[in-house]
Amino acid sequence: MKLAVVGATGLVGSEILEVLKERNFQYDELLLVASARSVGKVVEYQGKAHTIIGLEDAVAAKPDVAIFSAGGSTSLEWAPKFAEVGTIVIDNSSAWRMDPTKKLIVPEINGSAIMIDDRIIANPNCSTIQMVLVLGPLHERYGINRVIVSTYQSVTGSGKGAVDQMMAERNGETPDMVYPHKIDMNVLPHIDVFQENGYTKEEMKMTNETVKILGDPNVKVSATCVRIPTMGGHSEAVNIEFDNPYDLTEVREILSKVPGLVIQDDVANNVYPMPLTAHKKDEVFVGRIRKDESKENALNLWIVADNLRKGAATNAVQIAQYVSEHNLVL
Ligand code: 11C
Repeated sequence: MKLAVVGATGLVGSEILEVLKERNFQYDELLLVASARSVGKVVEYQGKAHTIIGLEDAVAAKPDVAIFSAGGSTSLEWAPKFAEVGTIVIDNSSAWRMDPTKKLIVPEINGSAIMIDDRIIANPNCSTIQMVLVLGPLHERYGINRVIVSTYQSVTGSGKGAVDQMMAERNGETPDMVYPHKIDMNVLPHIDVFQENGYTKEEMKMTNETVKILGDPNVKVSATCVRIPTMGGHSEAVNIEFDNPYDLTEVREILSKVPGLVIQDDVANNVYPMPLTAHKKDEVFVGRIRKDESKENALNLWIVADNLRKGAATNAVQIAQYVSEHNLVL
């Protein structure tokens, strides 16, 4: 297996390298690929010196799998070039997610949708991934008709510049502004760009990607996405309306069997998911599981995950593992 990591020097790229190492991902050759600014730099990884190469050289090397985290426009231009030489591209950007010819994959939920001829596979948005891991098995059992979600999202979701802005503000320095407002000691109901319908792009990603992954247009999602000055991960307050009555004990049982999902729900001892405890973990954490007493067949819960892990790097590496283990690499 010849593996390429495209965007290897970014926040998500570095996390991908970390996850590959932790999971002891087996490859024969690793290509670290980045923009012209980084080409030629030498990076020490797993006891070996790797020289960063550019995209053209990477395509010429015909990797079997390329995990992309280099932004939408790089992906739109370069993913097809890799696909043409037979590479399976696993793309972290939003460029291909809603393309009906491309699969949008969370392996635990719809990994089996990947076929031998899929060459560009999309990794969903971080806030979508952690939510569908919970919704998927509940939808299968009770049928979901509506989800109302409010998010509390880490600054790491906006990249290194945003972390720098927050830390500069915290340290009393003059920040380079990534957000339109101060982020430290603040809350911004604004993630990504506003759309004509008044929602942000992040909110519409949660709506549209969830439907695509669950494969059911009857699931209606209404999202409000909010940036908060935290680092460890994204949190979500989720209200779910089912078609059918549910049993709370059975809900817990179903969720306890989902691989990669951990229930943290012991309010008597103040145990519930938090970004601080989810940070650097691959799992998605769910807690505050309780009946919505204002509506029949409705449930409330709270989901937290490290957006750079299961929300990005871990899910992408899991897709790479899936294609490798299922002999989908040509
Ligand atoms: C955020 N969810 O937290 C975004 C980051 O479509 O992959 C990831 C954007 C994406 O700002």
